[in-house]
Amino acid sequence: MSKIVSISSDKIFIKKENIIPFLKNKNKSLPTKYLYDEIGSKLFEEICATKEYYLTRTEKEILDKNASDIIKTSKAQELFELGSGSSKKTKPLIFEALNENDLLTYFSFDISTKALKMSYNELKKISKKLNIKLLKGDFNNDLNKLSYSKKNRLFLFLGSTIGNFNNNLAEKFLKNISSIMKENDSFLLGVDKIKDKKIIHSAYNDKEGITMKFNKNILNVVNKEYSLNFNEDNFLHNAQYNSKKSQIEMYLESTTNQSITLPNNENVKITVGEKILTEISRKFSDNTLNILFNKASLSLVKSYTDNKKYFSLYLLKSKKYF
Ligand code: SAH
Ligand code: AVI
Repeated sequence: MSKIVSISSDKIFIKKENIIPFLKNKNKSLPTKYLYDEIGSKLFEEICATKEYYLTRTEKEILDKNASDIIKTSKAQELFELGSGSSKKTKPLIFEALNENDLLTYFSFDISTKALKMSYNELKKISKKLNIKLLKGDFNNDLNKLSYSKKNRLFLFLGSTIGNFNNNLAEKFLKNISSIMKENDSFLLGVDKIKDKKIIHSAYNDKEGITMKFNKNILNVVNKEYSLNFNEDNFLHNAQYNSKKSQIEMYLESTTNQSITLPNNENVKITVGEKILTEISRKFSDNTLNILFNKASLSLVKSYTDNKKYFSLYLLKSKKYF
């Protein structure tokens, strides 16, 4: 097993008080990153395989078809994937980059140890020419700590994980990426597009109930991290598409009047029907993306999509070199 290097100086995980404002706020929420522990990362993989979750298979189809063009256009000598998960979909890019380079380093960067392990297991047998580096960190806090490389890096942010950021956070993230990119680096961004809301809704409400398990698991994670007393049986999975905001809002809805004890021993009441936001998943138009790219000084080199235009990949460069 390749060593996992933690680049995070993030003490957020152990500062028990940090959870308090999320649960004392009038609109309660939990930080989305807590969806991904050992169990959550596995459940996410299962979601990707459901027939309702079109995102993964559509993005895979685009990657399979265009990997060679992406690697040739970007002249990538090194791949750096943020929020890599299992890295399964990334394989065609790795194969193409191995064709173009004598040696290749692939960085898998994720907050979840389980995801990094899955990534390693997925890639370890590919080639002796492939050097796999596993980095544990938070892509919203730790990007400034990444090591410098002389090679042309292709940064990857796939799966529409950008959709899990509100507009301010998305802008900040893209600005960070743009600022760490060198002249010959590129950035490939995978984005879920606006489409029929029934299709979107069912992707987050699969019949087997895997997304429900994934959503509820966040309670076990925060219980462990912050010594809380959530009981998942007292909540329902609620994922609705907000057409005005073009986003899925994933909540845990309380089925009873209950009370949660915070780390400072204060009790917070949760009333029947009250909802705790666990994730937003934004769906984008080209217009919204163009505004974001401009604000972040990113310029579009090429975009790739599927026949139904459900999902798009954007190949970008940092504008500071133009
Ligand atoms: N890119 C993969 C996985 C997407 S799931 C795919 O397209 O299938 C989102 C991934 O981001 C998970 O592996 C999760 O562990 C990781 N993640 C979530 N929040 C993170 C954060 N704040 N910092 C780093 N990784 C994070
Ligand atoms: C990782 N992320 C882009 C997924 C999404 O679609 O927002 C996470 C997910 N949530 C529910 N199902 C999948």
